[in-house]
Parts: sequence; C-alpha cells; structure tokens
Amino acid sequence: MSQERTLSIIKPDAVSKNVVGQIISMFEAKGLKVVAAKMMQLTQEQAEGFYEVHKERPFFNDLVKFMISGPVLVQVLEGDNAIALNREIMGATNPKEAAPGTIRATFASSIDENAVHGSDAPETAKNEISFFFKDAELCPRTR
Ligand code: IDP
Ligand code: MG
Repeated sequence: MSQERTLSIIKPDAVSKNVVGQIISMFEAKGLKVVAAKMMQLTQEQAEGFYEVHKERPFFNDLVKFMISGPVLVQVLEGDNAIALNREIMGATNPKEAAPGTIRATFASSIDENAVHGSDAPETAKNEISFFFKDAELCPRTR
C-alpha cells in the first residue's frame, strides 16, 4: 500500500450539527492523519469552481447553494491508501445506501446534504488539494 494524501471537506450540514470532532475521530480511528485543515466560508465562485466537473448536472445549482450555506472544514488527510480508505469511511453518496457505521450513514440526512466530500482518485486528489492549500500549508508528520 502506498502513502497518499486526499482532500476531505466536512460540509455545512455536518458543521451545523456540531459533529466536526466526531467525524475527524472516525478518520483517525482508521489511521488517517490530518496534515492540513482550515474552516472556510466558501464563496459562490469557489463552490462553482470546486464542483465544476458537475456543472451540467441537474443538481449543480442546489449543490453550490448548499456548499455556501455555512462554513465548511477543509482538510488534507494522509495515510496508506488514503483516497480509497477515506471513501470507505465516508460511505455511499446516498446515505440511504451507505454502510452502517460510515460517516454518511451516521450523520447525513439526504443525498443533497451528505456530510462529507472526499477525492475519488489520485489525479482529483492532487487537483483538489491544490485548489485549497499551498504546498507550505501541508504539514508532514515528523513524529
Ligand atoms: P461523492 O460526493 O460521493 O463523490 P458525486 O457523484 O461526486 O458524489 O457528487 C458530488 C455531490 O453532489 C454529492 O456528494 C452530493 O452532495 C451531490 N449529489 C450527487 N448526486 C446527487 C443527486 O442525485 N441529487 C442531489 N445531489 C447529488
Ligand atoms: Mg465526487
């Protein structure tokens, strides 16, 4: 297995439920390490840019509105196989289909408001990390 970094966002619904710490604990319990984190209120332009890949989808406008409805916690997680592991800990996009014990099964109320984002592949992880963080903001774990 290879050490990877992935972008994680705790979305406005989960921040508003005040479960940021519980969600980070679920990542830590499976061995992922936070190497960068910041709370942000996204602008419309940032949300549209981040989700540009979905701009032709019928839910795009609602998704952008949701993502700017309150602050988010943007993080970079590091670990063995971090990209797939993060997706596994998150659970399926639709919380109704998410496996028990996953973040989405535990905290998400609908497919529109599903608690977390996670990169889906090495190339998207690289692009999504640099969308939010400068290299100097990533803090390698030295101990
Ligand atoms: P992912 O977040 O599990 O990677 P994507 O297919 O990349 O899922 O979709 C991005 C986000 O867009 C989802 O997390 C969800 O918030 C929203 N979304 C996806 N599909 C739907 C849908 O069918 N209806 C409403 N919102 C959706
Ligand atoms: Mg996705």
